[in-house]
Amino acid sequence: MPGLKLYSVSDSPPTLAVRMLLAALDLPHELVDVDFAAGEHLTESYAQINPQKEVPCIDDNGFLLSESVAILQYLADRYGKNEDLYPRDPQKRAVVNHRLVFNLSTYYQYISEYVMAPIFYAYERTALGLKKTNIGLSVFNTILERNATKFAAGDEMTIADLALVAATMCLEAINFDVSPYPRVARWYADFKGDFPSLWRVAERGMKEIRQFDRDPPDLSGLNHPIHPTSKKRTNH
Ligand SMILES: N[C@@H](CCC(=O)N[C@@H](CS)C(=O)NCC(=O)O)C(=O)O
Repeated sequence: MPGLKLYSVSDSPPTLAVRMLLAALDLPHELVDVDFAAGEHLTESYAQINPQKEVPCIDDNGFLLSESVAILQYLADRYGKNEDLYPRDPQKRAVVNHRLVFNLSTYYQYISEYVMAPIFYAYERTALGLKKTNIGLSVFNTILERNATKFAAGDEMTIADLALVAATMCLEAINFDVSPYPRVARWYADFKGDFPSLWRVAERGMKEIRQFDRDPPDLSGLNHPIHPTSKKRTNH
């Protein structure tokens, strides 16, 4: 079917960042649910779509693109009605890119390891993971404080906020207290208050993650190429 497709898992934070952008752009698209529990993303047929065997991935009339940052940048460039969400000015754009890469390499990376991996795979939440999560929060808090901006890359919301909100909602899902990071707490509350319809997209995923944290899915049948799945967690 022609048009824009998004290969998606409903509680995937990077996918939810893309879904918030699709909502912000009011862009018609088809959501293609990838059945993680059945290992659909690990199949050779899905690898034809995304060799990384991950979501999100888009198919824009035959143009395949994975990696949420690349997708956010592409969709904002291609379909943005103006440049607010992804400015064209080189320095403003560089700041947005910085926040996106900070999220990908550090902030969400740490949150993903600490919050998400132990829900779905046979990992424990460790003191080191907690330390790294706090370091990510502390750096983000400092960035917001030093620049004294309402949003992550300035006073306007950009695609960087979508990625960072999708990461932060994982912390909310496990009732992680972000109040020691007041700028982060305020930024997160501001996003929810200013963009309630976008927040609703992320909130559904947050609630699913919260439910899975209480009752983790059993993925032991997956035979995952990277992650251990054999041990069903009992400590949450
Ligand atoms: N760097 C990628 C990360 C995507 C990612 O981590 N996707 C997860 C779902 S949230 C996934 O597909 N994992 C595959 C797996 O666990 O087997 C991006 O930002 O798009």
